[in-house]
Amino acid sequence: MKNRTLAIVKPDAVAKNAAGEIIARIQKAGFKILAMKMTRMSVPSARGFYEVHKERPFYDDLVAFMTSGPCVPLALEKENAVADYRKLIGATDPAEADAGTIRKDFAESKSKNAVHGSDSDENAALEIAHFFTRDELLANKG
Ligand code: 3AN
Repeated sequence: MKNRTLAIVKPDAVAKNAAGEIIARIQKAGFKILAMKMTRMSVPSARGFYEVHKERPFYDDLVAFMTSGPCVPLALEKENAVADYRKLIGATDPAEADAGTIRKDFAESKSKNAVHGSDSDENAALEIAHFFTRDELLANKG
């Protein structure tokens, strides 16, 4: 069954002009882009998005990084979207990411790690709703 995941090309990758190449890899891996935009997250938006990490020591730095410049969120659809997208991007720490993964090729560190991916179907739905309206998601319905 097809399901959805929320990807973000993070500010480090956008600043390196790597968004196009990363999005091409996502498409070549079979994901359909339901919605996409370039936006700069506000501090309240980033704090809300990463609320689950609010007790972690890196939370403030993560919010500062995610609001430091534009990012490109994408709502993606594919069979097994959450797991397949996480396989495509590789481990959180690029030093541990497999060869050929997006983070291996584009991430600089655990925090500047080029891309985000939802970790469950439930979180994917919440994260997609964080960035996209119902109408935006319906625009590319096949
Ligand atoms: P993932 O993005 O692989 O699902 P999570 O959910 O553990 O990883 O962490 C969310 C985000 O928090 C990561 N993408 C990364 O940017 C940041 N992060 C996680 N662990 C660390 C860490 N130890 N130091 C700095 N940033 C971190």
